Amino acid sequence: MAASGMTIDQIVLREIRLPLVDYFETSFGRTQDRHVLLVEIACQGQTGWGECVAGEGPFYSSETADTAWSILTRFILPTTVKRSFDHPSEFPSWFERIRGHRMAKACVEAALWDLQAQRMNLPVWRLLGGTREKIPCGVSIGIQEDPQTLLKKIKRELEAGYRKVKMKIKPGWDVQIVALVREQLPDIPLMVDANSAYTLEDTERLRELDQFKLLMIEQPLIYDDLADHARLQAQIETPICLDESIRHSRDADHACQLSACQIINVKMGRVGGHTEAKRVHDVAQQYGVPVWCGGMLETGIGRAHNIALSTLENFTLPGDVSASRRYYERDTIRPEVVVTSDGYIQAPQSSGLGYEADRDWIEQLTIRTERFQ
Ligand code: OSB
Ligand code: MG
Repeated sequence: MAASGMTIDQIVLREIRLPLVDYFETSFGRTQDRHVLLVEIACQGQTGWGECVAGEGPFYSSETADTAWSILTRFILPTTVKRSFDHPSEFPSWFERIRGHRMAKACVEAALWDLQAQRMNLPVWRLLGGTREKIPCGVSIGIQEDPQTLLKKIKRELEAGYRKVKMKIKPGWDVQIVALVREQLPDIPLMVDANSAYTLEDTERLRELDQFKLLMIEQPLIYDDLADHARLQAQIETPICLDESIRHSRDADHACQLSACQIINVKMGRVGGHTEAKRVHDVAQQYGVPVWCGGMLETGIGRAHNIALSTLENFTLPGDVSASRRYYERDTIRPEVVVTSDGYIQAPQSSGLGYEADRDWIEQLTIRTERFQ
């Protein structure tokens, strides 16, 4: 039953800071201390939560935690509070005239999905239309100090049950390192993520990766490109998966149309919310292109939303959504996210996100707060 006319009573935006268990390094840089925005929306006695996935610096995307704070506090939250809605999918139309800032928007929409799910006494994943009771999990492993450390980490994750290993690459940490991993682990489900570290001039080098039978190469070329990826895909066997280049479902349509990729990494924050993420999923499905759910080093709130999204039918490949303990000593939710010994996360059965925000911990981590009512 559609719950009707929910009115937003209060919104609390917080910035929390917390360290990762291990630094995470990609071709665009290293992260150790996270700056995370959490949005809490109160609506007729219930509370919904969302997490903004913008990074500390403008390197993965042009958004940062600070730009999101600015856009949210100046342009989004003051006119979100006191609004009424029948369904969270109405949210994108409220702020259509704000260009970009998709990560800022996404966290607010996420909180509305949490609220609506509680309202309807459903898990968020059911409300989204998910069908999977459990989701297959992989891990994303950053660039390491040396190859031995990487091998040790890969082996540890495989022993924990993970069903896919993604390793970050960049010029100077690519063919040689992948060869070493393949030598020792010839049959594991392995993929690489370049985070835009290459150009078409590197085609020969990227073609050398074909011999390793990788599941895919993620975002080899520049972040805003589709056409060059199509050129590259025509010259390499390894399937290309796009991450940064897919900003919305129209990009997904164009990418599939151009054969710029064979797989899509869906991140709810990158595309501006659950509604648009569902559209990307649907477009890809129409083209027979499988998708998987990426990660942005989320704390529990964002992780719980990723789990919900991952239950949609076309999320057929293991994603980057993994256990809380890989990232944070103490997560922002309870219970923490755990992965079974055969590499799955069980979709929660309780209503809403299925995990409780750990308010005491969040309070301790908070460095700034703004309220809207
Ligand atoms: O490119 O997928 C990426 C983390 C931050 C920014 C971009 C990316 C990533 C990851 C880590 O690969 C995924 C995760 O473990 O959350
Ligand atoms: Mg990526």
